[in-house]
Amino acid sequence: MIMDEVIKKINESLNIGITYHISPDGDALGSALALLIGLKKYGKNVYIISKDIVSDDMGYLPCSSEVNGFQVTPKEDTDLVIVVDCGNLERISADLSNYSGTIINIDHHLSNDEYGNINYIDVNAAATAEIIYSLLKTMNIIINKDIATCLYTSLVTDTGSFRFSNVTKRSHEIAGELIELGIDNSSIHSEIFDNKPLNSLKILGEILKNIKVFFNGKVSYLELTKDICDDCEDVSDVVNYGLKIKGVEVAVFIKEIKDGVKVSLRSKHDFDVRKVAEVFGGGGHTKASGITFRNKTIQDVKELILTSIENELV
Ligand SMILES: [Mn+2]
Repeated sequence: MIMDEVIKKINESLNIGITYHISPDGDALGSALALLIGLKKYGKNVYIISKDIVSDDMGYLPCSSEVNGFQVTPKEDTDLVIVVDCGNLERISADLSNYSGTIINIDHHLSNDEYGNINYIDVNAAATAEIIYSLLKTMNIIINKDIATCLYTSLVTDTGSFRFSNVTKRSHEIAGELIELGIDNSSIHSEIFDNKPLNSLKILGEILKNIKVFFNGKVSYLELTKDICDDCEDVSDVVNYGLKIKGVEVAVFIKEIKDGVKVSLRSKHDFDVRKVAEVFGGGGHTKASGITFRNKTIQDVKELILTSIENELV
């Protein structure tokens, strides 16, 4: 079994680096830090490799100070790099160009390139944290309150607070066990969701003011241009507002970035937004996907994406 291969490799390694996808979200950080704390307890020399720093709203995560953006390459003598929650080699928040050791890829994205020497991909896991939970359990590493806080954060963020269709009985069972360990689950929700800077709500207002719907109200469209906010980080979840409209099946959010645009797609019911994203070199999940376009304008990309969605709508 693939789990056994992962554990065997961890057992054989002493110095282990852990990393995740660029702009790490709650699942990437929660999974990585849970694994970090667990493997430390297990007696390994383990550290985080990250080009990113922790966003303010994730600062409560235990060991979050170890994500400082200084260690961007594997340290010398690293035996193993474990990448969590990242579907593609290009999206890893680490420079692995001079690293020739083993890579373990632990993920739950449908569009995973299997770039690791060992690939543990479980697309039925609502969050990568569900896989990390099983891994720690199988290794007999006791899940303490700190690990539980990390894992719970991953579950909450990747399931939209347990409301997305990826949620299973198992997601709730794991969450239940984590709560039993004494985590402050209500505070974790507040830390994640009730912690926005005033300005990000004002920007949200600006974006929502111009929301549009297309194709008989089945597709909602939101955009953020640089003149409204240059270098806004805290707005990616705005796309979810597009789904709140009655009758909307697909929500599109396009954000202007330095050298192009970033597209976020979300869907209700059966529409597969990953398919749309993959046409343009993006990826993700059936109901949540994303694409980055270099050297293209919002107008061009809007046209491309809406046409592509229109063709998939039945
Ligand atoms: Mn994830």
